[in-house]
Amino acid sequence: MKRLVLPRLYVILDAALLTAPETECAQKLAAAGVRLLQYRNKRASARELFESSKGLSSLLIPQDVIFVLNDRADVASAVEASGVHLGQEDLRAEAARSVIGTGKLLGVSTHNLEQFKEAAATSADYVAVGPVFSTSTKANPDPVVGIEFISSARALTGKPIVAIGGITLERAAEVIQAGADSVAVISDILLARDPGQRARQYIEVLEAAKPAAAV
Ligand code: TZP
Ligand code: MG
Repeated sequence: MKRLVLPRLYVILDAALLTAPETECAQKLAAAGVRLLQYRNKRASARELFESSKGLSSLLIPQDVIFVLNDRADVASAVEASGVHLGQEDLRAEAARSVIGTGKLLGVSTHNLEQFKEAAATSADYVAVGPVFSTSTKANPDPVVGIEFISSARALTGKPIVAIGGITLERAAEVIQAGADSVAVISDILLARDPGQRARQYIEVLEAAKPAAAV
């Protein structure tokens, strides 16, 4: 089976941090070269989430930007997103898979080795780990797992690993070196004076980063 290769930069458009309409911000990031975007909106009703996600999906998919919706497999499917990203309190991977279908991308967040092993054994296409560093973006975050966690997780799966939590431009390369395939970033990009420019800097740094030796 062909191994999934994720873009090294995974930007999460968190509605709580956006000051401009989400499609405007998404377009700037797509123009900057971002090829993997997630939409996260913890406060929207299902109807609002559908409307915003539909707008993002119609904007991003034709530009070949992978568009993943956080939390909701049903809404991801309804707006023809590229996939869904699940946390530990969302639908279990196989239940979400039955909603989105086999051709779609499924990601699962994990915060310890037990959860990581469990997620890696499902039909998830990638497994996220974090928070790698401390973050104030997520309400009630799990304890920081540290960069060593990425190396331990790397030895357990061939699936792509996405690292998340407190990642900054300065720390992005070491996260790839530790064994992550992709870095997920919220505040360091969305709160930058020029998010498009910041994303370009990430892409440059990440392209130059040396990955961990293959297992
Ligand atoms: N899950 C674990 S940490 C986190 C999420 C959604 C927030 C990451 O945001 P930031 O601003 O990149 O630290
Ligand atoms: Mg969730």
